[in-house]
Amino acid sequence: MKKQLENIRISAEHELSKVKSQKDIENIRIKYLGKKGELTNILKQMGKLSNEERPIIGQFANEIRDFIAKSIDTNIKKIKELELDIRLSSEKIDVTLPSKRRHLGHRHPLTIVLDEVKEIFIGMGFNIVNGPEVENDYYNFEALNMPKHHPARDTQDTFYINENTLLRTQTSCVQIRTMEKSNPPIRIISPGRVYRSDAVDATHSPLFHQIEGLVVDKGITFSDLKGTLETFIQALYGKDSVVRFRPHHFPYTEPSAEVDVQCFSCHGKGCRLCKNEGWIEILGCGMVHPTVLKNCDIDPEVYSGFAFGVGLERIAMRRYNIDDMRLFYENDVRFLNQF
Ligand code: 2NL
Repeated sequence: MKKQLENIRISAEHELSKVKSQKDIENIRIKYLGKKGELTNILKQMGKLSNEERPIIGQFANEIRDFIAKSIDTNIKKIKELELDIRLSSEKIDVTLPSKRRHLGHRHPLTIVLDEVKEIFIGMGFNIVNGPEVENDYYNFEALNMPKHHPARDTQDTFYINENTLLRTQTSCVQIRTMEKSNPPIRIISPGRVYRSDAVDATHSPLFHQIEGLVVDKGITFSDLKGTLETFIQALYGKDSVVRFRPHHFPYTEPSAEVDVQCFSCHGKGCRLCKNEGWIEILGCGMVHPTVLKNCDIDPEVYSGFAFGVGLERIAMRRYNIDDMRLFYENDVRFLNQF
């Protein structure tokens, strides 16, 4: 029996030397020390021993049991450390690794230019006003000194929803509504979508964006208009931009002008960009027609004002050297990524 116990110790020790996990150790514990384990089996046979042998073998069996239990304990500790080492090295985080690049979205080129234009006018004390895109005949035409059958209506092919309702062809409607509601001084710009029934090509779209401006106060003159627009154009295109005012006609302003900026590419000599003109048209403007002021209950004998309208696509095309307006609406990321 002593020999049997000695063999148990040797084989337990041998098996423990090969364990790889806590599970292996647990199996060994059950095999040797468990209720149906090998050591227990032997102890159960103690009854068969003589009175002299029993205490000796009993003590020896206890020693073997303690020995195996102790070996198990130390092996568990070792295995736990080993398993922790393996886990730590496999879960290691290298905090010096560069992080993954996140692809942030960004502003549309039209938004970039619009934000810039707004910033320039906010800097000159203008407020930004928005209004409805679905308008009626009065705010889009009548109030702006374009009565029914006025020839100017034909030049702007309008989308009608019914006889009296239409998609606004310019954002002047917002300014009419502002003049109706508030008293001078008024200093506003109204950016937004406008609609004209045009066929799509490189320079036309049935939906485009306009920014209109309006200033009404006592003593506003054409030189205020010139100073404001020169400041705007130089802020947008650079301090040394050369600006020229050319007489024009609009039904809602008198006198009226178109504003050109000297071609940045050829400095007035004439090139492909300016179609040999030397100048590039930027906007239309003028002194608000007295009839328009009267329509909004503002006395033209007391107040005067100037107004202007700029196409957002046009100035964005100039700014980024884009030759086809359709690029703005197609949302091709290869185009948009460049801004
Ligand atoms: C253009 C440029 C322009 C205005 C818009 C305006 C607005 C009011 C009164 C008077 Cl409420 N004028 N806006 C003035 C001049 C030019 O737009 O090329 N339009 C066809």
